[in-house]
Formats: sequence, structure tokens, C-alpha cells
Amino acid sequence: MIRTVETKPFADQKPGTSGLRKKVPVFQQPNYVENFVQSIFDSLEGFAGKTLVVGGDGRYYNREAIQKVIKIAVANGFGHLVIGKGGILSTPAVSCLIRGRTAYGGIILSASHNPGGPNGDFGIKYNIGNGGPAPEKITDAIFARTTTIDHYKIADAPDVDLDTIGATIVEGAKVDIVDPVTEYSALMKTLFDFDAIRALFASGFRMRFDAMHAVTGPYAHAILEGELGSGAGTVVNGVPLPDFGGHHPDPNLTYAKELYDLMMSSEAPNFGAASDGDGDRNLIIGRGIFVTPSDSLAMLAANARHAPGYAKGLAGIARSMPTSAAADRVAAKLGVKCYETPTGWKFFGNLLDAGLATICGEESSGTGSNHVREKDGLWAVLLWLNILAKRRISVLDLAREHWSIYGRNYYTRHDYDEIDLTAANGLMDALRGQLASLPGTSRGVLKIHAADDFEYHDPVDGSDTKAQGVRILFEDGSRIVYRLSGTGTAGATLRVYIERYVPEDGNLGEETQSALADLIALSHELAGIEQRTGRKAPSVIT
Ligand code: G16
Repeated sequence: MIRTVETKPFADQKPGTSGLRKKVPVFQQPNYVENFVQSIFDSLEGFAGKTLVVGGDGRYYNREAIQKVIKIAVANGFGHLVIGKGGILSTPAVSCLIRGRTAYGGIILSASHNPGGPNGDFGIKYNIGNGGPAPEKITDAIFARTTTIDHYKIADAPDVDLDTIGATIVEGAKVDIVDPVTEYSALMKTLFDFDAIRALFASGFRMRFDAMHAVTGPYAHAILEGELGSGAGTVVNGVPLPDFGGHHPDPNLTYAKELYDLMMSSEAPNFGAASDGDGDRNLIIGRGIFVTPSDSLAMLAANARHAPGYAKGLAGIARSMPTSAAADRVAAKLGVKCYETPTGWKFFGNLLDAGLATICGEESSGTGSNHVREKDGLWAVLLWLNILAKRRISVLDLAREHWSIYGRNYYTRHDYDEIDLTAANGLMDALRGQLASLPGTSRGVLKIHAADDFEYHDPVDGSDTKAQGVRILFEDGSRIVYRLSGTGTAGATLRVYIERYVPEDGNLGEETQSALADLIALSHELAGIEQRTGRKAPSVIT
């Protein structure tokens, strides 16, 4: 039986950079999930009888939310639901299933790299038929609907058994519980030379993959240890847990410190990698070298031809604005265009659909390609392995070789987490107020040649997106970028991105924070970070 339930709007259901993210107790309020999911469906049309893919990263409240999504989707007329066993699907696997099964769309239950557990974070994101995050036109419509919603439809049906693979019928709709890994793994086999990677491992190459007790555990066990013979024990923290074992499932140098320390030690295997809560981010560390996400994008793009899926070359490269310009230099050498988009994977969707870009990446540990419409943590790991397998070179040597060809973009991001929202907005407003007067001025030897608030004109759909981050651009190509995160759930997070380009004949072997020390000091001064936020130092440096 389908019930129509009266409800009242919540004022705080505006999706951020990547869907709606809030603390678990917020989502646990009566009707909170129901309102948002109904608002998604109210913003879409033509889905009667069609397929919806649903899955999450296994975090606390995943199972409860999935049961609600199933009942509301069925009540609204979807004819077929595809759900990962145990409610588990990585974000790239959802994208893969949507595309592979020509589904109408998908719902991802995740707060990505944010912590989980009863007082942690939860999130809901809608993906469209191309497998990618809904564009702003749709998320704006969803938000508008959440402000007026007065009822939702829900099936009065028993909970679906999420742990048994197979199909059941709920109110006339087919609900398929599928293995979360099978179709994703099959897609990876079409892109990479699994035989070459197997041969690499057979030759004694050793690897550690930290799944951070998040969603990639089952994928990494099956693909790395199972298919590729990386050896038992390659994957650590491989069991997805509702609270990620009490850790922060963000694969960066702060939260994956154990892996980093191992990779810098004499015990280091040849290759270290990690992925985040929902499996779309990646961390790449070679023996004795951390590869920044911006460099990883550039190095992967420069060497992608070694993987069968990219042997024909790249149509173009895309990066988010705060990501370093290392990839631009590779694009120039390859003779293809490099697109600069606002932060948010959703901005790559049009470029990929139009065939303008093949590989995309972001400084926030995301890399991916046109194989799906999400960034993809394991994909990045497999492309690295494929390249290392074909070239038989260490990560450190590959990086040194890259810098000797292209020069090096020294790069760091300083995050100031959970600062006061009003102070954060005040800081950004004050920076915007300086934009007109900064160009032409000097700070020590650093000359500011331009300053703006980044705007993007989408070359495919013609849409314009404004106010995407304050950029201070220096004459020598260095940059300081300031923006507020759109994924936090408490207060505001100020992100400061700092970059300096050193040409191929310059000093390429410096420690990053020292190489950027003067720009870092200037980033404090220009924005008055300490005066405005009370913070002397960042909470996280990546
Ligand atoms: C999301 C988006 C990314 C973005 C990142 C950080 O990633 O998909 O495109 O770069 O957030 O965004 P912000 O700087 O606004 O916090 P994820 O992995 O959280 O889904």
C-alpha cells in the first residue's frame, strides 16, 4: 500500500559541493530523509517504471536511510531498484552501475571523507543518468522544493533484506540486491592491463592499500589481492565499519599518517595508496615520496597511454581551479586543451559527455576519467600500477623525470576547520574588497599581477558560475587561492591553496612547505587569518 504523509519543510536542506551533508542526528529527525528524497523525485520527471541505483559507503545510518529510499522510490513510480549488497556501493561503482544499466539515476548515501558514527556525518546525493552528480540546475530545484514540500509518498512495506543477493518485488517494483564489486571490476579490466600488473606483483613488487575501514575494502580485496595477486595483507583496514573504526576516512597526510610513515621508512613497500569513505578519493605515496593530487593528475595524464583504455591518447584534461597548473603543462605538450572548472566533480560532467576531456582531477585527492562520471580512487591506483608495470620505474624516479621535463609546481593546501561562519564570511568579503587595489602592488619580491573571484563559463551548456574562490596571481606564476569549503558540516572551513612554479632547470628537490614559506606567510597577512579567525596555524596541511 502507498501512503501519502503530510510533512513540513526543513530550512537547512540546501545541497553543498556534493549533495546534502549534515550530522547524523539531523538526518534522524522524523521526515528529514523523507522530505529530501521526495524533493529529489519532485524535481525530476519521466522516471515512471525506470531504474534507480542506490548504495552507500556503509556509514552509520546507511541501512536505515536505504530502506526509506527504497520505499519512497517505489511509491513514486520507479520500476526497478539496483542496490549493493549490505547497502554498500562506492561512489564510482554507483556511477558505473547507472551507466552500465542505463538507469534513470542513482542515490548515493555518503558524507565522503567526513567521519561517521552516531555523532558523525551523513549525506545524500543524487546522480543523473550519465552517472555523474546532478548539475546545479537540478540541485537548485531540489533545494527549492525542500522549502515548500508538504507531503511525501511512501510504500507501507516490510524492510528489504539487503544482505541476500537476488530480486524481490516491493509494490510491483523489482528490487535487485547485487554484488557491489562485479560490474565495477569488469569495467576496470577493460581499461587496464591486468596481465602486466599481475606480472609486476609476481616480480616481487610490494604494495600497501589502506581502505580506512571504508567502502573500498571489498573492492580492493577482490581486485588487488584477488585478481592481480598483490598478496594477502596488501589491503589493511579492509572491513567497512559504520564509524570507520573511529577514524577520519580522509586519505591525506594527517589521517593516513600510518601509511605515510611506513612509506617513508626503511620497511616501505614499493607503492602505498589509500581511499576515502565512499571510494572516490585517492592518496598515492611511493617509497620515500608523497605525490600531491595535482602532480598525480599531471603524471597520470602524461603516462596514461601505457594503459589500454587510454592508448589512443587524451581528448583533453580538466582540473578544478584550485588544483595546481601542473596538468596544464602536460596538456600543452600533448597538444590538447586543459579546462579549469570550479571545485566540484559535477562541473566535469559536461566536458566528459561532450568528449572534450578524458582525464580530470582535483587537488582534493580526486582523479578520474570518462569511464564513469565520478572521481574514482581505485581507478587512480590501478592506472598508477599499470604505468609502473609497463615502465618498471619507481614512483620517485617517475616524479623526478616528470619535473625534469615539465618543471615542478610546488603546492600545498592549508585548511582551517570549524571556524566561526561569520568570521569566515567576513574574511572572504574583506579579500573581495581588496581585489581591485591589489594588482600592480608588491610584497617583498612578489609582485601581484592580477586578483579576482573565479568565474566559470561552461563551454557546453553555456551556464555561468560565479564567486568560486579568490585568486591572487603573482607575476612569476605563483598563486594564493582562498575559498570556503562546501562540504563541511560544522562552522566553516577556510581553504588556502598555495602554489609556486619552478622551471625544469630550477631547484626541484626542495621540501614543499619551505619552498612555499614566503607565500604561506603572505597568505596569512593578506587575509588577516589570525585576527579574523583566531587561528595561528591550519588544522590540516595537505
Ligand atoms: C567533493 C566534491 C569535490 C570537491 C570536494 C571538496 O568531494 O565532489 O569535487 O573537490 O568535495 O570540496 P570543498 O572544498 O568544497 O570541501 P567528496 O570527496 O567530498 O565528495
